[in-house]
Amino acid sequence: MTLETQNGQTRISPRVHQVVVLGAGGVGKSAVTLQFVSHSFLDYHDPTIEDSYRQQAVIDGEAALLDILDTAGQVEFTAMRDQYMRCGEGFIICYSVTDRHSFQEAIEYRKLISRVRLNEDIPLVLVGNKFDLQSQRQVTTEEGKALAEQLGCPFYETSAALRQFIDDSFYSLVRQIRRKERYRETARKRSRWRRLRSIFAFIFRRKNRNNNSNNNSHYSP
Ligand SMILES: Nc1nc2c(ncn2[C@@H]2O[C@H](COP(=O)(O)OP(=O)(O)OP(=O)(O)O)[C@@H](O)[C@H]2O)c(=O)[nH]1
Ligand SMILES: [Mg+2]
Repeated sequence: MTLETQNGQTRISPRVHQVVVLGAGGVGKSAVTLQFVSHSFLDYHDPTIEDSYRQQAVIDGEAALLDILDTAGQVEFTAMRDQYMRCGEGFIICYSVTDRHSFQEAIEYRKLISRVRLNEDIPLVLVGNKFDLQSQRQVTTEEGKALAEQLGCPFYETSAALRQFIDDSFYSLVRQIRRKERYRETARKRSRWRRLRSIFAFIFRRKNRNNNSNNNSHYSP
């Protein structure tokens, strides 16, 4: 959180989190995002080029502002891919439980992130959307769970149509981003403390050496 002053008034502005929604074409990235930001269901497929949304939320009692990038799944619109992979703080990788190919694509998206962000620990959530379409299911819940375990991230089966587990997916991502920040902050404090301690140790050693040499020098009148 940061303090902002506007017209002489001080207000607290929530921390902004850059969230990127990835996945193959037609899996429901836009529908999931729109349900999260506007509680409405998009019941037709209008291939996205790139859309962005801002949504405020109070997560675990702390305000957050999510800057969400809804990306293109269709290959012809993926020119900006590297750019947003570099800038995103956290990623939601979406597949559709009715589309096995999109499940395989999810693995490819994870690889792409790793390629761009190298060894960085990236907040990530795996989402299997369209679980309301049970009769068309091609990917089991167990397969989704196993993939999430392999990727080391939380997993949700969502339905944008029924607005189920939508908030949970975004909230879980923000929690991971916050955890990563806290970890970094602790590491920063620890290294600052270690530096300070070694400076003190150095001064102390020098002082001791000076005292010893003063004691050893004999006074001869
Ligand atoms: N039944 C059902 N349909 C869904 C769900 N989510 C999305 N859809 C439908 O699936 C189609 C594609 O959804 P979009 O949200 O446009 O998919 P997308 O991933 O954004 O697609 P691109 O922008 O082309 O990458 C639309 O017709 C949606 O209405 C869901 O949870 N359940
Ligand atoms: Mg879309």
